[in-house]
Amino acid sequence: MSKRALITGITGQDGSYLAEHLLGLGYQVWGMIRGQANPRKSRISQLMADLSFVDGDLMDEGSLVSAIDQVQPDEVYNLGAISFVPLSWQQAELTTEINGMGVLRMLEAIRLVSGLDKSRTSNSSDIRFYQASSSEMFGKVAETPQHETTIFHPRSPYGVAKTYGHYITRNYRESFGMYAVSGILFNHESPRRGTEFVTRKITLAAANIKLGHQDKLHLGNLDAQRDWGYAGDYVKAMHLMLQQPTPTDYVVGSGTMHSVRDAARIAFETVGLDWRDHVVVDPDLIRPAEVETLCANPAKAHAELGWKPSLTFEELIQTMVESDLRQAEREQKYAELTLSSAW
Ligand code: NDP
Ligand code: GDR
Repeated sequence: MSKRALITGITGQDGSYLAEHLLGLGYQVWGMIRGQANPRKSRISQLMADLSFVDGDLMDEGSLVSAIDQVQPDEVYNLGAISFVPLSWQQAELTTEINGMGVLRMLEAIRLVSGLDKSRTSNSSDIRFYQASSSEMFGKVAETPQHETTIFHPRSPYGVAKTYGHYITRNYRESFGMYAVSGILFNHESPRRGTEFVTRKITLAAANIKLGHQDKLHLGNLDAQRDWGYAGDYVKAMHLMLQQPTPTDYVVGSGTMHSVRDAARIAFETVGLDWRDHVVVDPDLIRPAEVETLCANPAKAHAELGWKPSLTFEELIQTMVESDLRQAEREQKYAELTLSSAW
């Protein structure tokens, strides 16, 4: 019998890579979809015909209970969130509800459907739970590189909400014996990354500037440093975390750090341009409280999961630029064809 997985955040970057990975392993995969006629649903169903869908929203406990009851999953991957850090200052309460309370709601849904009572007289749940924790929880870092027991000092409502999600996941593991784990994932990117995140913003701009569609790229803090990796690699770590004999949390990252400036330099070099001719520093893009540096110590994931990233930072940025170039060229051709056939 093939295993059944339920993924929240299926329409996002990680949801799509994880679904592909699990389908490739022979899983039956359900993606949870929120909202009425979510336009992003058709994009993901075009990508994967074998995917099934179930309705639900991390803001609505009843919908989560129904989703778990309907799918009867072996594994739940909770990837749904407001994931753009700057938005979390503008919508702090909503971010807290989805990224923090949403985790509790999903854990409760699993507990209720599994028949686990709070006095622990019933057996443990068979459903394994993965929580998408984040390196943003480290925030103003207490030590470098960061590992599983490094102290948290989140710097945004996003980071604070993720820290609650992290601790409540651990608490349900300790309170009810649930197989519930958090992956503390460092930044991971891909050609499917949202264009609001800095790497994709840069690679898309480099492609557009190369084709003459754009001239300048406005960025904020060029000195910020992150541990960036490829999303396709990181979803494999999520799956591995749920296959271990004992549930425990893992840091996942490359162990190397680069600046936003490095990302811009490599992206523009890939298209034969000099980033300094095009990048403009825009004070409006500086965050109220910045996370200056983040770098993972992934030793535990290496040792216990046998996980290693496949792409270097340079290869990742180059791959993203090449993908954005192809896409921009396709769009240009389409626009030319449409113009020439107009009458
Ligand atoms: P995306 O922003 O690409 O995707 C976020 C997903 O969350 C979307 O599918 C969105 O669906 C869904 N979502 C938003 N609100 C709700 C809600 N109320 N109920 C259910 N689903 C909702 O993020 P990523 O794929 O990059 O990240 C996945 C997860 O991993 C997130 O939790 C993120 O915080 C975390 N993370 C990401 C890292 C990264 O570098 N990418 C690093 C560490 C952690 P919709 O189509 O409905 O908007
Ligand atoms: P981050 O990713 O906040 O680390 O969160 P993002 O790409 O948004 O920012 C990384 C760093 O780049 C600096 N920066 C800019 N950022 C954006 N978005 N746009 C700019 O123009 C710009 N200029 C400089 C930022 O200040 C920051 O220091 C991502 C998300 O995926 C989270 O959901 C996830 O939890 C963390 O990674 C790990």
